Amino acid sequence: MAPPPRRLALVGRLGLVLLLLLAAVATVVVVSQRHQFGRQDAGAEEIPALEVEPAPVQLGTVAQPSALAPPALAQLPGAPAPAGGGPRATLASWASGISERVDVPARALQAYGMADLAVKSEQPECNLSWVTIAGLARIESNHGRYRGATIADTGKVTPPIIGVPLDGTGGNRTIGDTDGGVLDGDTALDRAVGPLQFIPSTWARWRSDGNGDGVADPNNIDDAALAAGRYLCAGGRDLATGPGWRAAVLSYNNSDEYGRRVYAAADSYAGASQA
Ligand SMILES: [Ca+2]
Ligand SMILES: [Ca+2]
Repeated sequence: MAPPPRRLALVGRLGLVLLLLLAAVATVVVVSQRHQFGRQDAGAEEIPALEVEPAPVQLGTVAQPSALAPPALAQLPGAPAPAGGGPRATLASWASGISERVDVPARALQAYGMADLAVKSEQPECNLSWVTIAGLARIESNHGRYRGATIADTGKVTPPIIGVPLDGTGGNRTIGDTDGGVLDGDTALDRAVGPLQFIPSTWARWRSDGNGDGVADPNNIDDAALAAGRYLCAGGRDLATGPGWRAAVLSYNNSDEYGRRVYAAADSYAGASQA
């Protein structure tokens, strides 16, 4: 996608040069380093991320995809309840209406929509959109469908999606066990867990209960989507700006190519959902 001329004008030549320099440095220094999250099984040919072509953009020079909030939800008064009642029913209708167009399970879309509403209520200045969460989830687990996994009505993804041991191979960091195997089943090392592929130590900090059942479960897509939204918005980021969006996504996984894949996926959802 070519950056809109107006935005380039706004960024200015100096800012653009700086951003390009930062992008280049980031690419050279940290490309392929899995920073916060683990990689899926490198031997599997259905690794979702490999099916998404990186977007031909320099991250940071363009803002995030401008997706519409779910239309009916924009008219809801006040903040959404975290679970049950009207908002969830409205979200279900919205999700089923666009699920086929965007090729995302309706139940996953509900989770992203609920996280969108919750984080907008908590941190309106972050300008988080559901399409960014959807872009991450596409790359991390194909929306909880990795290797035949499915999402129950409760949001629980089964069988659990557990990444490879983070043992320093395959571009991953070495991360010793922090959870006693409770989340990842591995008492020697840590592994990324769930549809948004949280490593246990990151989950320990950002654990959330998106479906309001009293349990924060990284294998539950409602919980994981809300945690991901809050994580993206950390540090007062504004995801409506190019640099803010870039910083958020690269905090998830410090790889420029990863960022461009997420952008491509998010951009496709933004376009398809408005078609
Ligand atoms: Ca572990
Ligand atoms: Ca929960």
